[in-house]
Amino acid sequence: IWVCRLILAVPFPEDFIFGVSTAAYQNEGAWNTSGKGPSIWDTLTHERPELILDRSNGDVADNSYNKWEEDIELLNDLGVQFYRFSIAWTRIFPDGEPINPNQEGINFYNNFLDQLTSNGILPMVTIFHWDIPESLQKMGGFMNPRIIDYYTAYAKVLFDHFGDRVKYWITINEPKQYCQEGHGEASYAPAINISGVADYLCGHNIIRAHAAVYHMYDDYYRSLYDGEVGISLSGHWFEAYTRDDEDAAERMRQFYVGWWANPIFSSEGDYPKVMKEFISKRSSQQGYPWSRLPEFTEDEINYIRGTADFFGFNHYTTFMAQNAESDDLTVSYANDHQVIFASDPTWARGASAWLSVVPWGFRKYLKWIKDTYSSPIIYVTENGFSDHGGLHDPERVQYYKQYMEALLEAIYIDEVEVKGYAPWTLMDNFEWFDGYVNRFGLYGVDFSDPNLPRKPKDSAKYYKEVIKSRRLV
Ligand code: PNW
Repeated sequence: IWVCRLILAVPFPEDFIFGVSTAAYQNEGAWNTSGKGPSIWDTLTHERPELILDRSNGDVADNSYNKWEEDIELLNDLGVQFYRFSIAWTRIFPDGEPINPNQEGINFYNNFLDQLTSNGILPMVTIFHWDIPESLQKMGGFMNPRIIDYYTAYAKVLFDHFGDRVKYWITINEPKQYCQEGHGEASYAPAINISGVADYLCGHNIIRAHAAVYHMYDDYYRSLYDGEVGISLSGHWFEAYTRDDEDAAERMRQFYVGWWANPIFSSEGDYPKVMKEFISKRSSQQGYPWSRLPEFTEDEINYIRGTADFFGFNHYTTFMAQNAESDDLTVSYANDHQVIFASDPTWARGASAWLSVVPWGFRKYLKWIKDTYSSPIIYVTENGFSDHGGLHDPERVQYYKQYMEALLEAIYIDEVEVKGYAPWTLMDNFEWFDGYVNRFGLYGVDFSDPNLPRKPKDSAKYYKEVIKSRRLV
């Protein structure tokens, strides 16, 4: 109790920065104007609307492509020091082919960055937030190793045109969701649904693509612009259900975050040992002549290790994890990790099926990252709570208050190097398969009004006070 009291009175460290997050497909709209080509999200929402809870799409979304000046006003109103947003690949290379970048797309982001920086807001740019050009997907997308060249060519255009103003780059948002849930399962585009195979192929190339872009920045752009390059990894905290489940909970953390973090942030590099062991054992029992988890060469391990200036961490929730080792030989990611997990029924819940409110899991996760990866610099690049909308959102205020309290404990008591915090998300937007049903915004958007007016929720007012006083109010 004393510790809590003290934490509430302590200000955030002086060099700590507050921001807020969004992503292109979820906010921009203008899906087929100004030279933009279709991405896999345009295709999926148009061809398979039944997959989206309200059969909606991001054709218009928040229309941020046209209302961007108003959005910057919201950022000014909040008082954030940085803004995390993503660039739509298909505005730069409409069909993915790395020739003749689309000048209108470049102009759009140039104007946006000028206005942002002239308002004193630091841009944190996500290069890839899931919206790969449709035509690259037709050639296998991230399952085709040639994607590394396509992705690098795209990133080069961003560095060339925007590098002078962008201090923070995020190569990829949440490869776990994109590769495992979008390739292993069908929970996100491109909805490949080949678990235990397609997810690992996608993951292998995504990690190599990340490393290639990091090295390109390091070799050619760092000396010019002195920016930082990281990656945003999502992670639930997995808490052991009983004492006997400690190994299972740790194995699940490795299969969820370690998959990406071990190759990049650990001192030895490569996939986590437990992943390699479990997947290769299971593959051979199933009769595969190889492990379904691809192997990095020694050179690749060294090339990938250390390719991040910061650890972008997206965190929302916690699950209780239980060992589920069995002899079932079905090929799947779940059958590879052999852990089952569930929320504790006593926890408060958000509107998203997977979201419960467990602030202590956030603190434990931050400490785990510090201990497992030798104390990297961490920016929390997402954290948030979903409901069904409305400007009075006491549950979201409570969520932010409790999670930021856990964050302060991680910083001051556990001495974790967290340097910034960006809630998900600025305003209600297209929440992937949940359409516009589940809302994460600090600002509410009235989607029934064609002008899409934005209004501050109570949580926006709360966050604004926190930023202003640099204390939990
Ligand atoms: C993130 N989960 O995705 C994404 O980066 C955002 O684009 C998205 O809108 C936001 O979180 C809210 O969903 C996640 O199942 C999706 O735990 C699902 C999970 C976590 C993050």
